[in-house]
Amino acid sequence: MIDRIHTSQVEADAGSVAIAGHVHEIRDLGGLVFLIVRDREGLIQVVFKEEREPELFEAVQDVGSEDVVRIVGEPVESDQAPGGVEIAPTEYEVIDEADSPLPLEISKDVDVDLSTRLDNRALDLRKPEVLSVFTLRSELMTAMEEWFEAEEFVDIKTPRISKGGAEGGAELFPILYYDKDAFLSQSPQLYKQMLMAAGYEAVYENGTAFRAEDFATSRHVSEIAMFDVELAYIEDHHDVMDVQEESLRHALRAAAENAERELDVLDVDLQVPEEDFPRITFDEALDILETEYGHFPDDPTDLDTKGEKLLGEYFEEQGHPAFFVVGYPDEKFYYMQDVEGDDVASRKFDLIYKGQELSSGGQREHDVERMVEVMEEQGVETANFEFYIEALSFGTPPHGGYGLGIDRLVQKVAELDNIKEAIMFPRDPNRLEP
Ligand code: ATP
Ligand code: AMO
Repeated sequence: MIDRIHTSQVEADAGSVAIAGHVHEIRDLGGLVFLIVRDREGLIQVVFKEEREPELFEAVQDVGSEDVVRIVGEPVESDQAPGGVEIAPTEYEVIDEADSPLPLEISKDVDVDLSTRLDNRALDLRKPEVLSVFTLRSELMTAMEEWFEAEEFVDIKTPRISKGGAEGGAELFPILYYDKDAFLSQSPQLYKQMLMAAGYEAVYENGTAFRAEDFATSRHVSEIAMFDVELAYIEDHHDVMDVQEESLRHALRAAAENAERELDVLDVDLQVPEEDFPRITFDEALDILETEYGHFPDDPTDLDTKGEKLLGEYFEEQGHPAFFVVGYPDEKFYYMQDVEGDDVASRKFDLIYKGQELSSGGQREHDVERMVEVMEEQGVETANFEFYIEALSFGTPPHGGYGLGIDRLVQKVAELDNIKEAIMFPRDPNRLEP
């Protein structure tokens, strides 16, 4: 490895150090040149003085923005330098030169539209605030997985190539699989349930789902990072919500603790919801919308985007950024529905976080005959689900689970306007590269 330490490790008066990174900013003040060098951990100022180091001063005249450099020098205290320390160089080397002009400014805070940023994503990703999003994302996911590992959930991988969809036919991406028609997977739904039938008891998958949605929203993408969970021997859907709630709280807590610098760069004051998440029925949600806001969703069986946002405001005012809406009517066949004695139409819930749906889940119908009845009522072609129906028919414990949109989680935690900002190389109907 090339000998160097990170900029964040540089301390004043610690003797000679080596750092390496991109040239973030160049300020030329005649006999003085200030280089701000950027690495993954931050920025550091290097001061070249003509009088003090004439040869290095001469060499640095040719430096360009975003060149990759390595510098050896003495860190000294300076109240004018970012971070309070600057380096007086004794060695200076350009490892690789950057072409110029740059199609996108990295260091200057100029307003560039998202589309231009994504067209030049490889450069856009260099911005400290963009890097912070992905360091934060990494912290969130590490903590999330940590929670499931500690609770002894099994880490699974289900196929991304499938013969059909699980979530509805219109949103599938067709592919050619040798000489057969196939599709990219919409969700691990059928497979995680088959693993419950197989006795795996509790599983999670940090995976990818594909939805050919024709959207132009700030919360939909075509390739989704989805965190799927399934667990067996549950009493009802509340056990599933408990898992969703506790794991999310753990991930948010870890982000607040371990990504303090990133949250600071993003100017986010992350509140960890320590109190129980409210759990309201779908009918209660409609009531709040009607009485508090005079709002009626067009589709009376679902909450619309505006409804989720208004409910988000309603609960946020009471100190709850996250809450569950339980019992959506007319749900997909795999959710348990119309249970005698229930005060809700189904055991399906959505978790709304900061005014946006973050996850969907619920208790499943493990009685195969009952499920097939619902499929027939809904006009679902049971022939397409034979492998699944069969797998569940040889003894299946009561079970449930959920799918959480990781990109939406990062979007909301980092307070980003658009979900695409939470994805390194996002896919939407108009974007296949970079
Ligand atoms: P999912 O469909 O996977 O559950 P979602 O957030 O899209 O996630 P829905 O319950 O389907 O949740 O939709 C909630 C609301 O979001 C809809 O009523 C609609 O207002 C909006 N919406 C959903 N899908 C789209 C889309 N493809 N384009 C525009 N708006 C959409
Ligand atoms: P659902 O279809 O609601 O449920 O998806 C689960 C979660 O995935 C996220 N999501 C999306 N994020 C970005 N762009 C999209 N196009 C998109 N579509 C979905 C959302 C959503 O809440 N099998 C069930 C889950 C289950 O019951 O276990 C499912 O896929 O955050």
